[in-house]
Amino acid sequence: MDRPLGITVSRHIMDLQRMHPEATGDLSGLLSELIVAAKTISAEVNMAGLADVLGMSGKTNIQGEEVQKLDEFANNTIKRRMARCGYICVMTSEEEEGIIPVTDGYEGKYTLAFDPLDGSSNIDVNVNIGTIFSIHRRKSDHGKPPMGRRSTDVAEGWEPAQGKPGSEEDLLQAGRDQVAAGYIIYGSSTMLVFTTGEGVYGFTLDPSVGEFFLSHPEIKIPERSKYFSVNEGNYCYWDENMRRYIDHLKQNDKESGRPYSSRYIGSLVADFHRNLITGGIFLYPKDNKSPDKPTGKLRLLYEAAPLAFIVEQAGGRAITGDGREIMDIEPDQLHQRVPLIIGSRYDLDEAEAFLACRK
Ligand code: AHM
Ligand code: MG
Repeated sequence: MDRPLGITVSRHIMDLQRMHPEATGDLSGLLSELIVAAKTISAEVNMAGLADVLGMSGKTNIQGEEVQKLDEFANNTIKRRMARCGYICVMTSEEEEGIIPVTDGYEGKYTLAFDPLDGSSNIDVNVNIGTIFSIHRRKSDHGKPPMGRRSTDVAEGWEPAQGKPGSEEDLLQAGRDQVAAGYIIYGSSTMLVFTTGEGVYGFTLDPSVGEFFLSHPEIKIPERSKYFSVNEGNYCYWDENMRRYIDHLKQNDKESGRPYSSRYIGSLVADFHRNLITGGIFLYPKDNKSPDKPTGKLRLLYEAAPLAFIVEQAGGRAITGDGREIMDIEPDQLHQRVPLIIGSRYDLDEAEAFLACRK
């Protein structure tokens, strides 16, 4: 029987580009390169499930090469591919302390922040993990050349930034200024979900042809949910308001649909993805567990901000619980942590009211 003709992710990206006649194609090129990296990681993750050996680095594979840990493999795959793609000027990764420069001569106009393999505690136990990415235009991009100039000219008061190395400052930008963000979830199937600010689209990898096909067009998160996702083992470290909110969700009140069901995998991408599709609220609030993480566990640039962009595009919200929208936070450090409360709009509004309560 003939396969139904699906819309490939490349076709979708080309269609997006066509809607913007001023587009240069750089963002499309960048996304396409990232997708190749994602397919490479997906293949390796699937192998790990079968072989059950890849968690231990220091081993050698059948070719006598040293086997990398999966998170190290994912980091290197993205870093090496993107360093020579020609569309970005600098990167940051959860796996590396400092900025990651691109190869000399390949500097482009975007920046890339990524978590190569999120959900590290699940990597070795065959539970869903994912890659998260966030793309900004470089701050030092001085825009289009003035009339009559080509981008290679240097005019008075205007200098093309493309071709120059990017800096930490280029990466330290608010979520609100993202041009694209997304994640790849390595689950029962591999899915790519992303936004360029014009809705959220999901694609499922057909491994038999190695192509992502549109499976979830224009994703909208249900406005109200019946699921909450939080590590309740941290209950004793939360403040009073947070405890009251979770107690509230667990109370029996048929009219308002409580108690909510609890769903927590411990892999942000997987917990977020489920809530995006079914509706739900995910919380990793601030707690007093460890003095070095007073502001929660999750990272702003490559965990909270990209998922906030996606959830807002899908009709939901993302907040810190202390009066700030995740998208508005101006970062001052690459690996800055933030409290993250994200998901269905009604639930976010309710959580916000509980958490702001002063008594
Ligand atoms: P990681 O980046 O080291 O994988 O940590 C982030 C993960 C998230 O995927 C997940 O939401 C959270 O940490 C789980 O933390 P906990 O085990 O404290 O519940
Ligand atoms: Mg992570």
